Amino acid sequence: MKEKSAFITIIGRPNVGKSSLMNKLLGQKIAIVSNKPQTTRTKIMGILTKEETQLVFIDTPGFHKPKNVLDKNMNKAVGDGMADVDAAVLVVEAVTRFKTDSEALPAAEIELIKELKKRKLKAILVINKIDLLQKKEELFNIILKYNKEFEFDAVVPLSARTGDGLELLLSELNKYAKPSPHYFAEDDVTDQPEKVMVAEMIREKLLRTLDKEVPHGIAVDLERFVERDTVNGQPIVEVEATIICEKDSHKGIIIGKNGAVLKKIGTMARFDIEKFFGIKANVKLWVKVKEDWRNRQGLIHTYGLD
Ligand SMILES: Nc1nc2c(ncn2[C@@H]2O[C@H](COP(=O)(O)OP(=O)(O)OP(=O)(O)O)[C@@H](O)[C@H]2O)c(=O)[nH]1
Ligand SMILES: [Mg+2]
Repeated sequence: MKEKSAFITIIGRPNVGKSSLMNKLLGQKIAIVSNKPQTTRTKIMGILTKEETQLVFIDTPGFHKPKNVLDKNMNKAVGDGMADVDAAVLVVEAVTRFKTDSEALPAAEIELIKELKKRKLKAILVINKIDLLQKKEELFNIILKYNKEFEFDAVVPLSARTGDGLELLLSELNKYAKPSPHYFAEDDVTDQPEKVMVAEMIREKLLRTLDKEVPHGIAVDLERFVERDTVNGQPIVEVEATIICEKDSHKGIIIGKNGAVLKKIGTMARFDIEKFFGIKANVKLWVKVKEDWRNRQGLIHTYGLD
């Protein structure tokens, strides 16, 4: 069997559904997803091996205007994710409305298209969230708009939620696979260590539970992650993590009245962790304030975000 492979980066504005798309392509949840922008903070690799073809996806943080050092690192991760790949998938939303034909694309997308040109990268345009489109004709205008800016190899309208259009995207992506040995074992699905995935599962619950600026200023520092046998001989995974936030007032919100919010987050995270490892889990959470940590490179490094 002649092996083939391709590296494909997934880029786009925050919240357009890049991580949802990668998870759907893999058929497994690798990257966390939330309805808040800037959910993904680092590059995340997802590996799909089907017979002779291995597609290696790189999910990247949403490209946006930086407000702090962490944001700058996140944008840098997008650039890094575009290096040494065979092609890019630019994800945009079907719900983006253009009032006039001459209205420009969102600034972040213009920047990303510039980068594609500079790097002479081949790219597919994915128009995601078509399940939200009321009139399919609206797609036509969106396609025209993007085609004016870049010569995409293909344009694929799809829904990462329903999976509609996914097969078409896969057949387009397969065209990028060139004869080469596989870089990863057949059953590898990600480069993320289990420890990172557990910390991310906890952060996802925080993103989904909290509002406004609170979830954006959070990092999860996993302090203990061990598997042991209980007295009954049942395996259990012990997780202890500190939730880092930026202000005392945020700490109060995260803990909630009588600890109710923190408890809810712990329960939701435990459920995911148990599902992921297939054994019981114990989750203990603490909350600590580290003022302005998103501008402190040392702390950003400690939390694995550079
Ligand atoms: N209706 C609908 N919602 C979707 C679809 N794909 C993703 N979403 C939702 O869009 C939101 C953002 O999804 P993510 O996958 O986290 O988006 P992202 O582009 O990775 O976001 P960042 O990591 O912040 O850049 C979530 O609430 C998803 O459930 C889709 O096809 N249809
Ligand atoms: Mg994401």
